[in-house]
Amino acid sequence: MSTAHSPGPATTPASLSAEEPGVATLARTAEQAARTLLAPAAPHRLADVVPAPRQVQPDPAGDWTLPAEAVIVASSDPAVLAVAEQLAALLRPATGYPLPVTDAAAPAAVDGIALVLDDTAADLGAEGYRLEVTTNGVRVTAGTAAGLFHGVQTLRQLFPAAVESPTPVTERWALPGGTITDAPRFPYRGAMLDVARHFFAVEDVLRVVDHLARYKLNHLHLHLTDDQGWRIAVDSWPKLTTVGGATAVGGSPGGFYTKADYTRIVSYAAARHITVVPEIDLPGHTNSALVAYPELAPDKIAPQPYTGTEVGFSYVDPADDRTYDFIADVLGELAAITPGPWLHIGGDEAFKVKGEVYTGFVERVQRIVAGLGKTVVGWHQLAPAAPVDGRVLQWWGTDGEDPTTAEAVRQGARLIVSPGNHAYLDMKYAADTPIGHDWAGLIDVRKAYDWDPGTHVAGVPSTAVIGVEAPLWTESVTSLADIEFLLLPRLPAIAELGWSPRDTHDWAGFRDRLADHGHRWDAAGITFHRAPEIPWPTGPAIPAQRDPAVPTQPDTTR
Ligand code: TNX
Repeated sequence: MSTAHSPGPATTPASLSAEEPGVATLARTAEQAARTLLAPAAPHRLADVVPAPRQVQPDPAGDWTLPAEAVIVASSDPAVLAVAEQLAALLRPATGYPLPVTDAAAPAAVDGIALVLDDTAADLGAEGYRLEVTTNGVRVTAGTAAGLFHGVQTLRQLFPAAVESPTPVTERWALPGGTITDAPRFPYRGAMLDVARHFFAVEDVLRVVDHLARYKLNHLHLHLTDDQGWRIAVDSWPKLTTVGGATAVGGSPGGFYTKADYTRIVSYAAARHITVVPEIDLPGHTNSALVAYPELAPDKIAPQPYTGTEVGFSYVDPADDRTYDFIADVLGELAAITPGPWLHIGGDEAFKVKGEVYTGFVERVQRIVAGLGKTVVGWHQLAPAAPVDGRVLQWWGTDGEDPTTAEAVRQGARLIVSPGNHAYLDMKYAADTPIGHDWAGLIDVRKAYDWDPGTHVAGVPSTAVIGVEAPLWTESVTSLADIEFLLLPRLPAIAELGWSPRDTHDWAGFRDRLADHGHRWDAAGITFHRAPEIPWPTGPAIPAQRDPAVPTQPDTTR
C-alpha cells in the first residue's frame, strides 16, 4: 500500500518538522504518493552487489522505500558523522530530498537510515559491516567508520540506478528487504595510477579515488616518477619538478603535484578510507631525475629528456654515496607528508644494475625506508635482496611460476598480486581496443575476473598474500575518459577478487550483477567500455521523467 510509506506526524522527526513548514511537508507527501503510483518498479535484489557480499539473507517482506522526509541518524562520533554526510551527499542530488543528518547515542532506523558504530561487532573486523533493510528503514552496523563507509557503498547499489543522477529524478527509491553481513577477504585491495608517463590533474585523481571507493578498494598506489617525468615536489631537490617534471610521453604537457596537491589527494582518499601508497621508482626509471641532477647519473652527464616509451635504460649511480643522500632526502620528505604506512621503491626493469650491485642498492634503500618508520613495498624484482622486516613485494609476472619470489616469501615477505595478464588495466580488452598495450596479452572482463589471488603464485600460500592490485600504466592514456575506459568495467572484477569470499566467485553471476552498473555509470556521466561479454541493460539509465506539478515549457534560451 502506498500509504504505508507516507510518514504521518507521529514518525516525522521533530528536528525536521521544526524547520519545514507544514505545507511543504504535505506537498512532499503528495509527491511521494504520486511517485509510488508512477514508478512501481520492483526493487533490486539484495544480492545484486559488486563486490559480492559474504552473506545475503533476502526478506521480501522487508522491502522499504525511502520517504522524502527520511532522516539519516548516526552514532555520535566524528568519523561516523562524516560517513553519514557522505551518504546524504550521495542521495540528495538524485532524490532531491533534504536528508538531514543527526546524531544519537543509540541510532534507530525509524523511516530513515541509521549508521551505528558498535565496537562489540568484532565479527565484522576492521572493514566489515551489517546492513539490514526492514519495513522501518535501513540500519548499517559496523565496528569502525571504514566498515560503515563500505556499508554505504553497498546501500548505494541497492537503490535504483537513477540514484547516480546528478539532478533530481522522479523515481520510487525502493530497497530490497533483508540482511547483508559482509567483510573483505584481503586487507589490501588497490589500484595504481601512473601519473609519470602522462600527468593527471588533482581533480582527475580524486575522481579515480571515487571509483575505487565505490568498489570497496582501500589503496591507491601513485607511480609518481619515471623516465618521462618527476611528479612530486621535493623541497631539497627543487629541479626534480621544475626540470624533471616538465616532460611527458609523446611531448604531452608535463606537470607535478606540489606538497599541498599531494596532501589534498591523500586527505580526499583518507576521507574515503583509502590509503595512498606513493612510489619513487629506483634505481631504474629515473631519466627525469638525471636530467634535473646529472650528478646522480653514472657518467655524471645529463641525458636528454625522454618522451618515448622504452624501459630499462636509465639508472641512478649505485656506487656514489650522493645517490643515497638524494634518496634519503626524497623518501624523507615524502614520508613526512604520507600518513599511510607504505613507501613503494619500485625496483623493476633496472636492466643495467645487475646482481650484487642491484641487491646491495635495494638493501640500502630498504634500510632508509625502515629508518623512516615506513614499510617497504617494491616490485617483485626486489626478491633476491636480503629481507627487511615486513616488506611487501608486488608480483607482476604473467605465468604464476616465480621461485625467487616464493623464496622471498618463505623468508618473510608478503605479497600483493598484480598479474600482468589478469590485473594490468593498461592491457587492451581486445585486438581492436584503441588504446593500451598487449605485451601481457589481451584482458577482457572475464580474464580480469577468472583467477584467484590466493593461489596464483606457485609456492606462495594464501596467508602470505595481503591482497590484489590493478595497475594502470599510462603510456597511451592521455585523459580522464581514457582512464575510465580502461578502468571500467575491469576494476570491479579485480575489486571482487580482493573483497569477496572465494566461494562466491562465479563468472555468470558476476557478469549479470555487473551489467546494471552500466546504467549507473551512464547516469553519473562516467565513461566505460561496453564490453561485449556483459549483458548491458538496454533502455535509458534514468526513467523518462514526467512530473505533473511542473508544466512543460518550451526552451526559449537557445
Ligand atoms: C612494465 S610493470 C612496467 C612499466 C610499464 C608497463 C607497461 C612494471 C613494474 N614495469 O614500466 O609501464 O610494463 O605495461
